[in-house]
Amino acid sequence: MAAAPFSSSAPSPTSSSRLPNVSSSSSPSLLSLSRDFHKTRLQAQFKSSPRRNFCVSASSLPSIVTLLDYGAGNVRSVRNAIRHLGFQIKDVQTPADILNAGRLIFPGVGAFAPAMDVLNKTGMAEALCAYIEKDRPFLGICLGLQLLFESSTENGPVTGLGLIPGVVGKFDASNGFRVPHIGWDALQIAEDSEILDEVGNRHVYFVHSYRAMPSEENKEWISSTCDYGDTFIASVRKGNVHAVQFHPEKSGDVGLSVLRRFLLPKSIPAKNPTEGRASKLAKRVIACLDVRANDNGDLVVTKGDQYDVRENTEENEVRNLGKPVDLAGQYYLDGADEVSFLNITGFRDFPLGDLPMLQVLRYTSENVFVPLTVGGGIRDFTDSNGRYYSSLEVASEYFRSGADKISIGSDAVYAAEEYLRTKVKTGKSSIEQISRVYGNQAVVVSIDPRRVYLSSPNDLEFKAIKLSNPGPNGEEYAWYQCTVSGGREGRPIGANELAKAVEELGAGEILLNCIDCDGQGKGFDIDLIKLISDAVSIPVIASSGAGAAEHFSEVFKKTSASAALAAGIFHRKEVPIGSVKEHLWKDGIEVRI
Ligand code: 1PR
Repeated sequence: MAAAPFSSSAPSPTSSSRLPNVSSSSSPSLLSLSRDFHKTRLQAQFKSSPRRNFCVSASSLPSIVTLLDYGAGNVRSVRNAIRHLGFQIKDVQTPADILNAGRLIFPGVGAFAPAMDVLNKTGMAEALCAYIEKDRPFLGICLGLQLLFESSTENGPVTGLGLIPGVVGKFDASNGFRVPHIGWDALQIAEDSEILDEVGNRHVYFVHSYRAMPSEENKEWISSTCDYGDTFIASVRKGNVHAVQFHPEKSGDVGLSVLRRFLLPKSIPAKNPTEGRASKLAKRVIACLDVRANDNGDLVVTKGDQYDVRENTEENEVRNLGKPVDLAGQYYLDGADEVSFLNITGFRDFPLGDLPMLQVLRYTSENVFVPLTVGGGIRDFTDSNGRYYSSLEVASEYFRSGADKISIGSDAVYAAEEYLRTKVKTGKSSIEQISRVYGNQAVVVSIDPRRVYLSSPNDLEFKAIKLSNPGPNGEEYAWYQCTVSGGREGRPIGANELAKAVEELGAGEILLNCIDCDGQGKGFDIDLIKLISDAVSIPVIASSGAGAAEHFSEVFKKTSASAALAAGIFHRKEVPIGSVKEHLWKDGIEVRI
């Protein structure tokens, strides 16, 4: 599940109100004044591109869909998907709005307990039950499915709406399956579910740690299941009431077809798709955009060689490989399973002062319906006026702007060092703060390690490994030293120690870079990726060094990485994403095609 800043400490667009968030996606924030100031320039920078015209043309449908958004995480994506399909949105402001809805979407986000708390306190729970019991058109998404059940063990037991028999429980990580369940998985469609007519054997995007299980008592509700360690309920349907555990708004064209069939049930003929070959969780191929302002102050996609992003020319300018929104849109069309933005100078700038980055997210999320991750500068910060911003506030602004996950680099290193030194979880680190409110599946830790070669592994407090290929002076061993500030400073902590510590602190995924391999095109650092993916039970994204489709096969065959990320080969158009996936598929590796 994602996102829930409706707990007391979290900033919310509706923090002045006890009612659920009924504001539009352009919620007012601390930054609205300066946003106006930048608007004209930003529009010129982002809106001019002809490549952004890749959305489905909105029909002239006058239809309105009612959205229940109680002020949490990335509901912007659901809004964008609904609008993309040509519908207008009416936000629920009172329980009566639920009862009067013609068609209601409930994208539940965040944790079970605080969501139920809001629904109960505002009278929405009662209205939802009445609406669903009358068989009115309803679509619950993710937590919006789980809340229909009797209870959840998430920070509980916590009582749910009780419309479907069953208890929502946590995935069991002990059987070797990584938790959270993040990625594109296959469904077993149990019966004609109407809205899943175009899904068939295609992958859809899941991100959650809790799930409902099929039973005798709830079998009449089940419209599809998914296998991940055990068989869990992927969707339910009874009459006009639907709910899905996966995220249609993040599942590309297939997900949009699910939403379209819910919104226009009668107008689309039933279809039994024969295409698609999904059978299990796919290995993800991620396109990464390292973003920073160039010397003219424009935000550009850049790419380094071992983290040096400046051209080897007299001018020494920042390498410019394109516009972030355009490239992200292109990679979505090319089949990227996820797009990551790393604001690579975020460690020295204040990201909430970096309005273009927020604007990049907003524009990208209008047309890109796969998960978006953003990193760079997520930490507590006090500005020059003495105003303190918690890392949670920084992350919240990113989530509100369209991010599904945030990625923490330098600050995660400091937090892990502190945790390993004191053995105490203070609850105050950025990882802990953000995962507590948004769930650990929304928190990625980006590790930037550099090899330190050794001739012998003895007497070292950090985990060293025997290398497959010896170092420059024949060294047979290395440890991987973590760095901060974009690789500028080495820290006294190894990648292995960091990965385990951040998992304990609440990270849900690791983005594993390697400074030695970055931009070299010689393949991923298999030794490093094996070391880390064996050390943790959360998903690991292999990064740095991809130069050919074969490198992706190699990393998936030799390690248990869940995803592989590349930048340079995609930006320079050397190997298209489609070719990478085709190659993986031919090599017997499950991918979303
Ligand atoms: O420390 O929380 O502010 O986060 C900063 C973020 O910016 C970190 O995630 C860090 O990895 C990233 N970063 C900082 N400086 C650089 C740089 O390049 N000078 N980029 C940088 C890191 C690494 C990859 C890259 C892969 C694939 N980029 O993500 O995209 O290595 O490249 P390739 O396929 O071309 O080999 P904070």
